[in-house]
Amino acid sequence: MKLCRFLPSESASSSPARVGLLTPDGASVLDLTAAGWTDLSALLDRDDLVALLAGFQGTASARLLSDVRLLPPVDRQEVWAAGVTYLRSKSARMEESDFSATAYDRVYEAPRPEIFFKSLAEKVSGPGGPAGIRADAKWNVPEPELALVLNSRGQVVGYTIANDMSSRDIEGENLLYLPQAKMYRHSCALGPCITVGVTETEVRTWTISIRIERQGAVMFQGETPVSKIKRGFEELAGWLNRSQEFPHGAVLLTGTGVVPPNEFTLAVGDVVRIQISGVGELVNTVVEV
Ligand code: DO4
Ligand code: MG
Repeated sequence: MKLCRFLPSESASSSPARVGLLTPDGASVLDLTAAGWTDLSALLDRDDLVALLAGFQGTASARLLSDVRLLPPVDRQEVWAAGVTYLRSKSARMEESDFSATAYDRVYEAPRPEIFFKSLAEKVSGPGGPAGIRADAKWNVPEPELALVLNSRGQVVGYTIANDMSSRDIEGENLLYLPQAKMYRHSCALGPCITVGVTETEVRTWTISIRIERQGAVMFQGETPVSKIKRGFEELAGWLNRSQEFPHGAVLLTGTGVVPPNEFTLAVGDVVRIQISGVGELVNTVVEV
């Protein structure tokens, strides 16, 4: 089952977002806000979420997907990110780094994972939205990632697609610049929906793939099975929740396992397509910020 946030196409952008449930054929959205659900966090907190959502099929009012604009699938959740959870991410980062290479090696092996703050919900870019590259960076890449959706009790209740946009030259120059390499305008995209009611075992059979297009030509494509991730989802969520609280829930990006070759950098106008089987496709266009 797939939850989303949306606006009817005819609504002004300033209109309040609506919570939706995709129909099983993916062609329509059931309007859960018309049925009284105004935010995602209250829904995600329900122990009977799957049964509750099943009850809307055939009863809630529906709109064709082509008649709505999908919004980022977060309303008040903080967005955090784990890193160096795939061997590919560790080796790429050790190559880009001048003097902090061993930090990546050590965190890959350590019990405590790397976790950093990524975005406030209101700053997240949604389906079809912009993916930012910094004007003061020279080496920019998307990071296609599976994102865990946590409820206010820290339980993993859903999954979405993330693009953890990153400036490799800034991160590589000095690890203390990581927040600048990772957190800037339009550096986080999520969407198009949140898949709920699936187990970690099932999600580990999924594949994450990315295609970067420039004026219609494919500049890079790659993929990784989710199963190549080094850590468990509960393990990552457990570390995020330590000495923390998320009254509205949280989203946790789980790290990238696909890194373009070192000579590749994004350009303005590039189209980044990230697909995760079981969720869908997140498409964003690169802008300079
Ligand atoms: O250590 C820097 C960030 C790692 C990251 O974002 C990733 O592995 O996906
Ligand atoms: Mg990342």
